[in-house]
Amino acid sequence: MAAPCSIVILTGAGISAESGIDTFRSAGGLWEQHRIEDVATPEGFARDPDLVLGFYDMRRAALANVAPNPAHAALARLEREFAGELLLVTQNVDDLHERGGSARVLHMHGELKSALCASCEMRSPWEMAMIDRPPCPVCRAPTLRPDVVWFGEMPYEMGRIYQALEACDLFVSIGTSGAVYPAAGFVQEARASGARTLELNLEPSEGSRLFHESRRGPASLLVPQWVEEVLSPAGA
Ligand code: BV8
Repeated sequence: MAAPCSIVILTGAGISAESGIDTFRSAGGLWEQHRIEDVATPEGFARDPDLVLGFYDMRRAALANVAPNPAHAALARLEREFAGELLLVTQNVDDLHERGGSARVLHMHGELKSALCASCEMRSPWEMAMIDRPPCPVCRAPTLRPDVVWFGEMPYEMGRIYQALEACDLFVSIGTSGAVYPAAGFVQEARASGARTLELNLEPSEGSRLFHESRRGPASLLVPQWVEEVLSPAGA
C-alpha cells in the first residue's frame, strides 16, 4: 500500500488509560460513579452546579498525578517526522497529548485546562478549581463553567474535522469505544471519501466492523509500532 499523504487521527480515553486516567465505560470507569445525565449535560449542570463543578475540579486536579505514555510520545514523533498532512483530533479533555509533545491537538470535546464563561462566552486557560465561583478572567463575572462539550452541545471545529476527513487517505481511530457521535461517525466519513481506515484498540469497539483493519492491544504498544511503520520507507 502506498505511504499515506494525509492522515486524520481520532483518539479517545483508551490512549490515556495506561497513564492512569479512568476511561468512561470500563468497569469502575468515570461513568460508573456518575450518571452521564448528572455530570455531562447542561441540564445536569443547571440542576446541581456544585456536583458538576466538583466532578471536573477532581478530574482537573488529577492531571497532576499522571504522565503521558509511549502512545502519546509516538503521536508527537509522527507530528515531527511525518512529511504529509496530519490532523490529531481527540475526544479527551486531558492534556496528555500536549505533555507528550504534540503541538497541534484539536480537542473536539474541550479541555479540563480551559474555562468557558457563561456570561461573556470567552474561553480562558484554566488550572484551578471552579467550585468557589472564581471571576471570569475576561468579564469578572462569577459564571465560569468547565470548557468541555456536554451531551447535546456542539463539538468544537466540526467544519475543520469534516474537511480533513474528506481530504485524508488514512483515518486512524485509537482507544475509543465508538459510542458517542459525531466522533463515532468519522470512520464512515473517511470511508466515503476513499480513505483507508485503521483501528487500534484494546477490545472490539462498536464500530470495529467499519474499519478496513482493526488491531487489538494496548495503545502503548500498538501506536509506537504503527508510527514506526508509517515513518519507515515502505510507509503504512
Ligand atoms: C452532538 C466531554 C449535535 C466531557 C464527552 C442517538 C444517535 C446518535 C447520536 C445521539 C443519539 N442520542 C444522542 C446523541 C448525541 C450524543 C451521543 O452520541 N450520545 C450517545 C450516548 C448515543 N452526542 C452528543 O450530544 C454530542 N453533540 O451530537 O451535537 C451535533 C451532531 C453532529 C454534528 C454537530 C453537532 C456531544 C458529545 C460529547 C459528550 N462529551 N466528553 C467529559 O469528558 O467529561 S463524551 C466522552 O465519551 C468522550 O469525550 C468520548 O467522546 C466519549 C466516548 O468515550 P471514549 O473516549 O471512547 O472512552 P470509552 O471509555 O467509551 O472507551 C474507551 C475505549 O478505549 C474502549 O474501547 C477500550 O477498549 C479502549 N481501551 C481501554 N484501554 C486501552 C484501550 N485502547 C487501547 N489501549 C488501552 N490501554
